[in-house]
Amino acid sequence: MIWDKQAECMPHNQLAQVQLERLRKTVDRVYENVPFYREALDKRGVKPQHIQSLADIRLLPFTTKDDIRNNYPYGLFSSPLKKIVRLHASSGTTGKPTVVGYTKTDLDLWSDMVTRLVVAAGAREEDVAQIAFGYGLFTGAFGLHYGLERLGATIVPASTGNTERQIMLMQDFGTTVLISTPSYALYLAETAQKMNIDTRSLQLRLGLFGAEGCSEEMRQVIERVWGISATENYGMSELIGPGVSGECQYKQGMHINADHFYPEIIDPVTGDALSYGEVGELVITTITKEGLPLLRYRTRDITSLNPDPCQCGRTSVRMTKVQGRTDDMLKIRGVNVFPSQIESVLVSIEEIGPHYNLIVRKKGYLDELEIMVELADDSLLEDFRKLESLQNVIRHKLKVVLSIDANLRLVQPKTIARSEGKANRIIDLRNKPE
Ligand code: DLL
Repeated sequence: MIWDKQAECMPHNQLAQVQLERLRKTVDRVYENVPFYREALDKRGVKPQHIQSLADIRLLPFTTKDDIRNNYPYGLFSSPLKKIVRLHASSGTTGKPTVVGYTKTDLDLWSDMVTRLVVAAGAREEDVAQIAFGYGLFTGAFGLHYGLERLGATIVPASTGNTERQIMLMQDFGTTVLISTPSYALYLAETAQKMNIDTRSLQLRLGLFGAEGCSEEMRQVIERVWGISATENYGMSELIGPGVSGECQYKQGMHINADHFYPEIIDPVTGDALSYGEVGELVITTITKEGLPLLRYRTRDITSLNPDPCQCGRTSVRMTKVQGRTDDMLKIRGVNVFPSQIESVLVSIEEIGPHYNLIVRKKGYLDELEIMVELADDSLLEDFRKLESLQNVIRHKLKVVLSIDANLRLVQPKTIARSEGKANRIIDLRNKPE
């Protein structure tokens, strides 16, 4: 089933026309309404009428999260506050959050974008969908909520926390679709097992996971423990929330709603445009939003684009899994290390669990990476030899992928903190005094 066949299966040349028209309108709109953009365009000597083709997008300035923060809270809004009917915000690691405003039309668009993705993943009107994202300023819960409601699914707005109660709801309400972060899906499974509930005997059949990365190996673990199909979707609050892209049943990349979010991939250092297939930073221009339209927004997420037609019939360009962020890429002794690479190795080894932390310290002038990972069960704890040989296997596999040495620390099961929302696996202590 395809929610909006006309839009999702549009021939590329027709889509390009739609995009150009919408891009021009957006540039007009922000030039007119947002002093920040007017100044930025004037500074470059660019007027809205200079945008004659999609390639002209390169004339436009980038927008960064700092630009949104510097104009806190409403400075970049392109609609007067009385037209804004909802606010969301994303908490940054430091300082003030970034605030996002939605007009009625934006909310309508948002629901539609999410309905597209949940339908592509396989959700149907008959489903009972349990939303285990936090309802609040975070966009995850509300976004999925309105998208699933538009489809007509039965929504269980469980929100986050109270994990045992989540399991009870899943059992009693016959939940068929789970909406959460992938790490919370794992934690839920673990809790169910502790409650002596057979996770595979529940009615759950589909997972709509997002808000953080999930390696292919991690997906397989989730699919195995729950006996479900686990799909992934992507989005960010500044752009709208969830609903930027999502996987279809073939799980070969996330289809971007490119008739509303115009994607580019750039070299994060030089800002130069990269071609299809090349890995770089995802930059998105929102081409239909009213409340907070953004020109060439630097997502900091690292991915690549694939324009090939998909078996599902959608023509929309797909983005590959996010490999990391330009800001969480760890530079360890000069080598670029992405947490996702480490996750792929760890999760592929049966004897260890999918819970891990990456700790980076300074030893003298040198960076040191410690990988702390849980054993899958207690059985190895008594067997020193086996434990040692397991350590060697993991170390070797990591070395092949990372090309640097990491200290590996195997810890007892259930000792690494679990998360109800986005997992926080990286602990960078390099700027902290010892
Ligand atoms: O996480 C929006 C969302 C909610 C998407 C629920 C999907 C489902 P923010 O809190 O603003 O918004 O965080 C955005 O999360 O730039 C990525 O780094 C990361 N992220 C989101 N989805 C994925 C994903 C929501 N599928 C930031 N894979 C983004 C990897 C993801 N990272």
